[in-house]
Amino acid sequence: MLYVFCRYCIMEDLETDLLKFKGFYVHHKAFDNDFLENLDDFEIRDDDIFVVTYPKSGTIWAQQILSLIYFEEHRKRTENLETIHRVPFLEYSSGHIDFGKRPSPRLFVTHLPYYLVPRGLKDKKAKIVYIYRNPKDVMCSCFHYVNTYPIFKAVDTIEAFMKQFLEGKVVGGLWFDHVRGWYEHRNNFNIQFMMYEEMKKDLRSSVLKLCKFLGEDLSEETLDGVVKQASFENMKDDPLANNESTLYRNFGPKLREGHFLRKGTALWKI
Ligand code: PPS
Repeated sequence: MLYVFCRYCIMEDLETDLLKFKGFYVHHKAFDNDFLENLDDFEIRDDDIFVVTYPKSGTIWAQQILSLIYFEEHRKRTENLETIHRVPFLEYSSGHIDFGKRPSPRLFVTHLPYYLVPRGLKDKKAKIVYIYRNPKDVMCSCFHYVNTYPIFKAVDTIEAFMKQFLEGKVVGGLWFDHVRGWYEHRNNFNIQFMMYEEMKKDLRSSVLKLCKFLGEDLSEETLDGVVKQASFENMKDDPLANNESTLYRNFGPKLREGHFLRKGTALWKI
């Protein structure tokens, strides 16, 4: 059964609590209709930096790396501010953050597909870092996530979740559409693709590649610090980087034991 919910979106699947906005699935509780409907006109600055990911592809990892590159106080831990506040979500932060008042360079993260991001990004000045990860690991990560946090409808088996994932009936929609959409439209944006598996294999080289794209020249010592503090082990134990308190604040207690930084492994060895 379909329910008309607003001008652009439909509540399509009551079982999973998903909402389809202009063809893209979002979680209805995290959805701000007015913000998304006006997002096309969102003013983009030339020095804005966006991390774009399909969910579970290394978003928090990229948020941590950018925070470490751009904020000395994050690297030196002299300021008690979570990564998520340094690199906030574009589509989930409205109402809490006045983006217009943020100093440059503004750092953002988003799961949106290429056709929903502000059109100012197509002027090719602002930078986009697109992180992608092999879909099997994405699916496994997502399966554990939805079964750990109470905002989601739990799914009993990985087989049942795989069916949903392959039909694209998950937050983020179909993985293939997201990755292909951004890749096929890459020439419209100033975009650098980064692969989770490559970051896993050689984080130092990946950070250097990212810095080259961003035009940031880090000293060897700073680079070493970034790589160290962005390791899975360090992030997992770091309350500013592991997302645990943000999730607790937003979603309440977990349904079962488990961590947002769960395994951090790559099925594909490259
Ligand atoms: S979300 O909900 O979309 O923001 O999730 P996202 O941050 O994209 O993805 C979470 C997965 O990324 C893993 N992760 C890391 N892997 C390796 N190294 C580091 N430093 C790192 N930080 C986060 C995290 O563990 C989740 O993957 P799984 O497979 O569940 O462990």
